[in-house]
Amino acid sequence: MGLFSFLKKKPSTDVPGEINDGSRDAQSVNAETTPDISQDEVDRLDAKLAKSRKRFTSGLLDFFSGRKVDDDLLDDLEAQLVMSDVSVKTANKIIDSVRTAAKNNPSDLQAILRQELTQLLTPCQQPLEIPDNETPFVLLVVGVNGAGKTTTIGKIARQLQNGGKTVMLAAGDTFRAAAVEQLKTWGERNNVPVVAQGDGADSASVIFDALQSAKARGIDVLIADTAGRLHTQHGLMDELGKVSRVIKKLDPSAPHETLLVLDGTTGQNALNQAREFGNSVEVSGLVVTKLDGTAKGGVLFTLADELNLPIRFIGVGEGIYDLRVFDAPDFVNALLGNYSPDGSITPTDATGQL
Ligand SMILES: Nc1nc2c(ncn2[C@@H]2O[C@H](COP(=O)(O)OP(=O)(O)OP(=O)(O)O)[C@@H](O)[C@H]2O)c(=O)[nH]1
Ligand SMILES: [Mg+2]
Repeated sequence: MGLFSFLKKKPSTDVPGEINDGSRDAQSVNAETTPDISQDEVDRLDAKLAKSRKRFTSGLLDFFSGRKVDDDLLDDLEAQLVMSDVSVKTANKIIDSVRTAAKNNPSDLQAILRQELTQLLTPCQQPLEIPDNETPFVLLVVGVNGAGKTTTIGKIARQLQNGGKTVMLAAGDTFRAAAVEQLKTWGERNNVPVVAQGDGADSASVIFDALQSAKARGIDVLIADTAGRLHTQHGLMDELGKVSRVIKKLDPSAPHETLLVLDGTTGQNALNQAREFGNSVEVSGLVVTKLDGTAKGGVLFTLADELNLPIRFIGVGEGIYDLRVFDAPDFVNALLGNYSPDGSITPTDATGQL
């Protein structure tokens, strides 16, 4: 079979327990079909976060241009953070630590703010690690409707393949037929098998089947999609508990990661969603999506401050490479632009504008 023959494969129709993977061995495609992210793409983080940076820096320029650090200035700075969608409580905390640090170094507010913001995010910088001895590693992806779950699954699959892992997807969103098709499309894009069942199938049973199949085939990582749901939909929230219980019959340590996907454009609402999902499932990591389309990047500081959960990835676009492993200094630098001791701010990329 030719190298790119999987591109020609038509999605097959749903049959119970179907595996949609062409006849290629998933292990063998990794290096051939999944080029690494180029440096150019990585650098684009700055451009991707341009809206949030604009919101952050347009107001901050004034603060860094030689104004005396006093209560007035710190009040203004706090208001600026809140406008960037940092919660009042978190903004307060940031300002308190900036005030303390500024006592020792009143002239370099820019460096202090950069340091305090980074410090707040650093505990959340805990990349997803997939141990070699825990296969299949089961990653359950949950969140409200439209948060970006399925898209994030497609992007993670690509990153894992780039890291040499074999991947299988489980179409656990059995709510809509279109959801299964969407996941299959991502499966084809990555040339990874997708386990699905017919319309109206039981989500837990699809994921159970998929885990059985992943075990049989020696797959490294099984990523399970689920239907979007609100905490008020008790039946659907209970279904997530059932998924966990059922797959534990095959592997008591599964799911190894429950990733909650949050839409970054929803601002403070993301915090509420995280709390509500946390009441029903054991969320072990967060993905914050759509940070490219929003000026609300400040929400990450609130999530970090309030939730004490790892932020595994951030989504910065709809493309397959538009997912970054969360890195606190990179994020702060993308928001604040390059440091310059004279108080001016320059974007860290060639294309972003202040
Ligand atoms: N700009 C941007 N769009 C994104 C990002 N992530 C996802 N999207 C878009 O958001 C929309 C919803 O994404 P899905 O992946 O279908 O969301 P979902 O959570 O699976 O939705 P349901 O299955 O309906 O619950 C799609 O149009 C995606 O292309 C991102 O990081 N940036
Ligand atoms: Mg989906």
